[in-house]
Amino acid sequence: MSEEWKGFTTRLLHERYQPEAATGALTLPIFQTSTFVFENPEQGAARFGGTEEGYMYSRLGNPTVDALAERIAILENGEMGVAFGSGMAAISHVMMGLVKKGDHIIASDALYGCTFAFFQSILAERFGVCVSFVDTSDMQKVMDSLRPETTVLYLETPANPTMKLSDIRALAQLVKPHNVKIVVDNTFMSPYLQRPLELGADVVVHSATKYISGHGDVVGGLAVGSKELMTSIKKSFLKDIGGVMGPFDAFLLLRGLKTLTVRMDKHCANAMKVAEFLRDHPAVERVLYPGLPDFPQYELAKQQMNGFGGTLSFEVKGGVEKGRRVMNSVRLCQLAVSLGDVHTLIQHPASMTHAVIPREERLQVGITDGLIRLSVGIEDVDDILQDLDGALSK
Ligand code: LCS
Repeated sequence: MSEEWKGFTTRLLHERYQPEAATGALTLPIFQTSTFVFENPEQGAARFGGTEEGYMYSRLGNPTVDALAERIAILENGEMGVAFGSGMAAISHVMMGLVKKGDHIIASDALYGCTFAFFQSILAERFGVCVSFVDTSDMQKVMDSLRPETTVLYLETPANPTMKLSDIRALAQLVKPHNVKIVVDNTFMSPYLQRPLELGADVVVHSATKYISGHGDVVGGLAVGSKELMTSIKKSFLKDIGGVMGPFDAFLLLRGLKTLTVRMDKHCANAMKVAEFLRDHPAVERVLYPGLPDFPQYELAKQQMNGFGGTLSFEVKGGVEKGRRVMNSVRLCQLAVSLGDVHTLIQHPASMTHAVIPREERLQVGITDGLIRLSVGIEDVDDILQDLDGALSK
């Protein structure tokens, strides 16, 4: 298919998309194989030696997995994509590809709990990389944290679960002259709503488990960046550490991706209505959603994102006890971690997704004990509102 089409959804479906050559199958088959047969020993040697293109072994590359990696690169407008067995595998392989002992990383202070734990307990405590957790919404604080040995600025925007934003374009302009690479976790937005590489980032990572899958049936990760960097991550770190994605998971993600834009539009519309409903509800203390005009970074959200996303957090009056009662009382919303599913999911960051972060540090970044996170699904919104209203009024 030619590349004349400009619309995001059309490109998502058609750009560089061909029916499968051997059979004409419209949908790419699942190449559920661990290994690939060579015609002769010379061919095997040439492939391992890098003088002939072609598959060898599915840890080194697989056609279904590569098709997904190519699609995410198209959508993020980057040179090359790589798929991993989980979002954490994407983050850890990319970071290992970018830093070495003695380097310094600046990371957003509000991060998904396991990303925080990887930086703190593995990179910093075991591998001699220094990590500063900084409020990356504050340019001055980032500037003050820069050191000669800083190699990576790692941003999660919006941050899980506080929804705090970092200004990718402004931060890129700030740190680029210092030779610092910017990695952005784009999980909450998907490439439909935010494209960090276009704003100056070097690498974008995803937990594909979330909006890219959309159906709550697969764990996976993706990363996109320059051909040089991603080739080195695929051919060295992924090859030798091995956090690969399986072909069936890639197939599920390719399938989920096809409906990304229609799902995201519904997620965003529903989340906006839920955010307004919660803001106006007498039992609710505060709502964190970038689409509300009183959200502190509302203007940045409008500039940097093409929509406000499907996830929000809120705090009920009466603290943890009342919050627990709400989570016990919902009937439509499912009490589960993860996000980006077609079903509405509700969870408690302080005791679940972010429990690994010490309480003092959690409180400092606004992950209070009473905070509840809601991943708004694509159900009929009046039913979600009715469920929340019933639970809040108990
Ligand atoms: N990045 C973000 C922003 C995430 O929210 C998650 C998982 C990951 C990376 C890791 O991805 P995974 O390895 O799970 O594919 N977030 C989760 C959450 O909020 N609830 O359960 C998992």
